[in-house]
Amino acid sequence: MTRYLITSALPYINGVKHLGNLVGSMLPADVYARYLRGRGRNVFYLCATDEHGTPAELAAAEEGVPVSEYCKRQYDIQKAIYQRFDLSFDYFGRTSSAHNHRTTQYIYKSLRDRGYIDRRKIKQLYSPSDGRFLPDRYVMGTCPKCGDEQARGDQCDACLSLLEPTDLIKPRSAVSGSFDLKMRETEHLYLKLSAFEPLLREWVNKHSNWPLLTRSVALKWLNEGLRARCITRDLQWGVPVPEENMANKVFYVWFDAPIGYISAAQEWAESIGEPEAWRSWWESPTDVHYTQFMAKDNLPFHTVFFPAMLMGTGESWKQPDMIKAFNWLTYEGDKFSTRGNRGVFLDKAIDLFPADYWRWMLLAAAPESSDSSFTWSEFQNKVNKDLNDRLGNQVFRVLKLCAKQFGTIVPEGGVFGSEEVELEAKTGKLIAQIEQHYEKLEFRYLTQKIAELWSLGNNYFDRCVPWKKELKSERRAVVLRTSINLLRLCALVAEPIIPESSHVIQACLGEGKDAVDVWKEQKWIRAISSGRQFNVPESLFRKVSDREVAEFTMRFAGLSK
Ligand code: B3M
Ligand code: ZN
Repeated sequence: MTRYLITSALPYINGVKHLGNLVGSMLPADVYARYLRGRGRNVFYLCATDEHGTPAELAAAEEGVPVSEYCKRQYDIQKAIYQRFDLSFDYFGRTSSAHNHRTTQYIYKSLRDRGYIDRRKIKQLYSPSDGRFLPDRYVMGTCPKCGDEQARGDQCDACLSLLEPTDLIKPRSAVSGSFDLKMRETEHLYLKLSAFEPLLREWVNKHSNWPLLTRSVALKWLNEGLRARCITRDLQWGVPVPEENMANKVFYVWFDAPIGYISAAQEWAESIGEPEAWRSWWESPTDVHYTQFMAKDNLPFHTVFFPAMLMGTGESWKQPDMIKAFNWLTYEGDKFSTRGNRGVFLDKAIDLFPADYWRWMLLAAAPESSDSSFTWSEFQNKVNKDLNDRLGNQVFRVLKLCAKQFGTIVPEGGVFGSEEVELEAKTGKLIAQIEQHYEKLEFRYLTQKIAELWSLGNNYFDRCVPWKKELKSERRAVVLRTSINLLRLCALVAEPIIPESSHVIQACLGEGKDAVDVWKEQKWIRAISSGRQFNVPESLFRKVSDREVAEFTMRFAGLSK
């Protein structure tokens, strides 16, 4: 049976992430992992903090603490937040781990020994006022491709081009802001990417099932022609370069970060006392299906750079079968900004509302086919209309009416009429569509179809008016029993997205703790038979008020407004 390896892009260590980061990688990966587990598949879902590189050094310097201390603290903070969002990682590692150091150096050495590494003397930007060489993000300037003035030395966020610091027009130091930059000679290591072009092209072409966004970024990169990429940096914090005369250099963060996927598995293996257990997932497995989740700016590294690194070792490391990428989620139509204090960051978000509210709303607004925007009014809309009206209220009114008429027990008597036959057909169809959207990782459609299923229950109930005294008791029993079954289905298919609420509903309905594969089971609206005990829950969700929308819109607008 196929095993499923899932990774979400590793969040940078520097600071608490925002809603866009969550919906762009970790949340959809978690939903997919939960969906597969629910169907009894063997899933291994990994993530880690991406701890090296200039952002961490810059942030630690700003706080005036050693980088290692800064990273440890931020790791603990991030890990705790992800737990509160119910992200079900099988392991959440760190790229600063000893495993990642070892594996990074191992992969580097095999690339070197196989002739894929160049040692080059280059002129690099040196800042006399900072007293140091300025690697990638330490330099900012104007993008030579699109003219954006906030381009960084490694990448332009506006047009997604990968850059070298010397490509920038009017470069300045990100530390001091100084424009007084000199060119000085130093030695660096380069990965000869062009050697892999034919293999990469073949690999990308083979994956015609990849989403358009993934394929187009991969092909854009390949078609522009691959040039050798510098894989070392003049930094202290990172994986040391195992070469003579390179004591002051570490590997480029994008060299060791993706290896973090592998080393997270190694850390996990050690944590369970089976240090070799990671190998069956990563070393030439034939039964593993590997899916990666990320934001679109990470695509070049996952469709070209990292696959090339693994190909270059000559060993058969597991490569992704599916790469799911997301566009940008903006905040009320504009960028999230840590410095501008604009947008909702995860620590604040989870203090305000339970995880399920965010999980549902964010997936419903996921930036899948284009950029999308988080707005408080849409948050209110999704929470009030979908979670409260369509789901929570339905659970409450069905169970309460049943309790009143028959006691807290699923009533017996009666048989399916035309309403139920029709309902069952519609349910089966919707469930099949929901399954397809899970399988194809189409998260917006997924939430739409689930919400439709919730409405189906409401409409059926309203049409059949089981509260009417004139109805025969047997008829009322059929409608209530069927409605209760539909509640179960509504909760089960939404479990990957709103796990906590789903579990509360399932517990009220007296469902067991074991995962249920509703698709295989095919019992649709007949799974719960008469005689089962249930509880009527306290309200499941609360509404978001207009006052809150107004207040939060103000509170999170940032400095610019
Ligand atoms: N640390 C996340 C980002 O670009 C970056 C991903 C690394 S995945 C190996 O936001
Ligand atoms: Zn640009």
